[in-house]
Amino acid sequence: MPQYFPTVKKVQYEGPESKDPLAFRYYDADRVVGDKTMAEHLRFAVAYWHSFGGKGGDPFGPGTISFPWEKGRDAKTRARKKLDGAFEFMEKIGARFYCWHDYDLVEEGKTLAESEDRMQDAAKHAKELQKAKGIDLLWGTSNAFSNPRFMNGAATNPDFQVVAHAAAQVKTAIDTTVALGGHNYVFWGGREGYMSLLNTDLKREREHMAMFLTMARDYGRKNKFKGKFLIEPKPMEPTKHQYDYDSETVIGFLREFNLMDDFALNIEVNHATLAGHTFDHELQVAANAGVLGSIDANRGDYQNGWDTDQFPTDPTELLLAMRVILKNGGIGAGGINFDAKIRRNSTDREDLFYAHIGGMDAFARALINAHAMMEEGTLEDFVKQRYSSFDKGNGKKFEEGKLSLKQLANIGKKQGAFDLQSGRQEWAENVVSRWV
Ligand code: XLS
Ligand code: NI
Ligand code: NI
Repeated sequence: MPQYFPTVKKVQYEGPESKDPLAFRYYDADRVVGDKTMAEHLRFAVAYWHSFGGKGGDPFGPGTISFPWEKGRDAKTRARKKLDGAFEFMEKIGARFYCWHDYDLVEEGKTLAESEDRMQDAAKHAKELQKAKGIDLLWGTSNAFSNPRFMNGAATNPDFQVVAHAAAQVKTAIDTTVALGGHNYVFWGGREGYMSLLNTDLKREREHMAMFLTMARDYGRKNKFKGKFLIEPKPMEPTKHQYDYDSETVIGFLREFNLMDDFALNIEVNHATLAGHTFDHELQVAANAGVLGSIDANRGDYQNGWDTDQFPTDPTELLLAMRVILKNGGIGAGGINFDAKIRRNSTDREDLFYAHIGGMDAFARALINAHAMMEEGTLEDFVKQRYSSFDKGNGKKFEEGKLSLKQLANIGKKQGAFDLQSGRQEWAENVVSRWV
């Protein structure tokens, strides 16, 4: 079999002192942190679309990156070669999971039947490669947003024909996910949203989305899909008003339409910041509701307002995120999917390795430090103490719902003057600084 990345050998852990750009300095798969190995904590996944499909095009010019498997003689051969390249990369980087959209795995055919046939063929090859290399499918999803037919949405399209077309696509994507033993199935509502209320029945569109997701859930459950369905919130881009704005919005939607048991959230760093939140906020909101499903790891650019999908490198952002994840007891059957792309001018074959090494090391370091920070427990103790007036006496009664507003008001009147309690934010930030 030809090598697609011949200049790179399997990336090894060499430790923090290493200056080798093709070695890990923090990610040491079998190192135990707390109760699990790094590989078990972090469950890194490679995003098929960016890593093996993203060619660096932008609104001002075409792609700058080409892939050797594009030269295959027909669509099925090209898809199989692309899989060979992808699995060579994943084995060399040491990622144990990957994620795809249907039309990253194969080129979309002229008809739904042709696309489905290609998917089945690619899945056969993917299954062999997964087994041979010990790599699992973290999640599959359907690209129901790129093709012009989805310009007004997929499940929320005002035209029923488009909704039915999307259903055929999603059904095949679920079938393929099941065939490959996928751990989760994702819905990112690419164009599920709207641009103007002047031409939109917002109420009906949301109801259609719920109906569609309910049907997908029922189909998956009938067809042996045991994993979670994940919704990936994003506030804007491509539509002005996305229905899955942020964690709170999606949780409200899942509760409204009775989908909390089968669905969880896939939280992306850059989507959190576009929504005006921090990444750790979005994670914590999902964790509180018991629906922290998985992560799309990247970072945005602080100087602009769109999804730049850069590889994650910010130590503070990741430390705070790992703190929430550890408090949650991990990410279960989810993982850390690098939904990130190398820059348009990163045109060497090695650049994809540098990018993943950087992201994996940044998460590994954040894991080590978040674990140590929580073992020390300074922040957790402070937070506990800050709320301790609710652990006893009337505070406790309040939490338990044993006080009326009248009783609470009487307590307020009787207690007289009291001291202010500092929130000590700067002190807390200094604690964090010790672990960055
Ligand atoms: C786009 C999304 C997308 C999803 C999968 O912003 O992040 O890549 O993760 O459809
Ligand atoms: Ni994403
Ligand atoms: Ni994104």
